[in-house]
Amino acid sequence: MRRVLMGLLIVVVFSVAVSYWLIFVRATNGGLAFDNKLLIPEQLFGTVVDGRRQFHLTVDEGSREFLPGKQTPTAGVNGPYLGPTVRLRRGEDVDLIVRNNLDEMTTMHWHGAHVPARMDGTPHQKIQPGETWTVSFEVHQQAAPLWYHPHPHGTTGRHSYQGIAGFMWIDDDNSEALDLPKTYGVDDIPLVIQDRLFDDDGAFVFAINQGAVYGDTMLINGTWSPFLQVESRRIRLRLLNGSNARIYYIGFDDNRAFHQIATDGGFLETPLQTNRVTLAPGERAEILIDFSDGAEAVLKSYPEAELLDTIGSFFVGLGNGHLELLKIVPQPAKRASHALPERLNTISRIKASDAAKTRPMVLGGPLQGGGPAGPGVGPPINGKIMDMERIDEVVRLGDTEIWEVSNPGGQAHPFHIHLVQFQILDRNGQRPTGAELGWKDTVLVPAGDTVRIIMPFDRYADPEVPYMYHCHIMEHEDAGMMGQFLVVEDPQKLGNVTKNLQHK
Ligand SMILES: [Cu+2]
Repeated sequence: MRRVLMGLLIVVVFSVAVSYWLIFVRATNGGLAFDNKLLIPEQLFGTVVDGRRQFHLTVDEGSREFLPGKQTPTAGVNGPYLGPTVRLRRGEDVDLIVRNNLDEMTTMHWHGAHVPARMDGTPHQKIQPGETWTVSFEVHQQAAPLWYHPHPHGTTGRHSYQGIAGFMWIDDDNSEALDLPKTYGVDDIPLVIQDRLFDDDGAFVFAINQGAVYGDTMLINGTWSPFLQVESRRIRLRLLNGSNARIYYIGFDDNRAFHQIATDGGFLETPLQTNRVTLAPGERAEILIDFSDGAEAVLKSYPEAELLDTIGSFFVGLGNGHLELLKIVPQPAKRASHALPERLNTISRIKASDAAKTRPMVLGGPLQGGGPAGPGVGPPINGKIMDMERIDEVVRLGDTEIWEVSNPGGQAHPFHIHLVQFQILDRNGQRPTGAELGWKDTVLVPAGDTVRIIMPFDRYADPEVPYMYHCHIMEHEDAGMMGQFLVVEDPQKLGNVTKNLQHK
């Protein structure tokens, strides 16, 4: 008996030690000097050719010194790491000309963009080494902080981890009329938040741990230990969680209040006062912070994660650390501060009764047919692992649908749908509040939660080329936590759609 108790004690002590390590060592980066000036990605406005705005994006390998004295092999877009902020305007016809200079196939997906399936950059729109892929579409969605990243099936995580990603911001009449900070890099700041693991030589370590890739070193716009000088007035930060798997719970070290003004798909109706923003991989948020008091503050990620289940997140180290991201250093202001707008946008709520259909989306859980999930086989969606040759869902063009996304498993999954921006109808039966009233393309679904989302499918039928829905933990997605849907004019008329899917 005593021996058993002793054994139990050892197990308990060991578990506590491991948890301590996960939480306080692995996921904490305190003591940064913040002596590197934050890099700001170039902006790309393109050139107008025959009435179309053309952008050239070249994906290539490179190298960059992140840590002092160490060169890290990387990949990026029009540069060694990350890519330019592509600036689009609603109403314009655009061409994005993507060249792949890697020595392997990749794709480029416009995350959050409302584009035809053939232009979406999914695993089906392969760009072979040395090839160029031209994407053409009309921008007709509202102002929003979108982004782009590779989406080749099985290697999305690795390509993104190397550094291939960038912002794609849309402006419209509303965003131009609003009295908001808009001077890029001065009071309107892009922030791509990523965790990375480095080896002793400075190379990125792409190691799957707890089913995904986590790092202990934070890079902001590809800058380690960064500082940013701003004027002592109201500043706008556009946040992107560009990490493969880590969820952040973002605030300031002095707990100051700020205002969230936008979510994934556009502006909220009114500024939302808060002191935390939860950002899962793929999610974006825009916030306004008032620095008129002249006090420095460190943007950080807190251990609390109110949406995460405590036990699950405890053991995978999600959001459990105190992660310092960026020190913001106010300087004397050269102009007056922007007032806080009273109103930002109008969001008409879509009614549940408008939906033609409710589709269940079960994240995780057992595989259909009882097959074992194993190494390289990610959590399934509706019991199925991604198959490039299989269409999982067919949506009728013009329909509004409810997707009921439930997570019976043990860990949080950020669920992303291509093509659409959706509204959250309810979470565990409760009406949304705060930032969950905004337009979203990615929603965090913690273990045990059921989130009902609603969206119109009002454009871009294609009977042959599917869109994707998937978990945005990139290693889950690469291991098959993804499905394919078609949007068609008449689901009854659909023939054998799985033929030739590979080459569309
Ligand atoms: Cu997942």
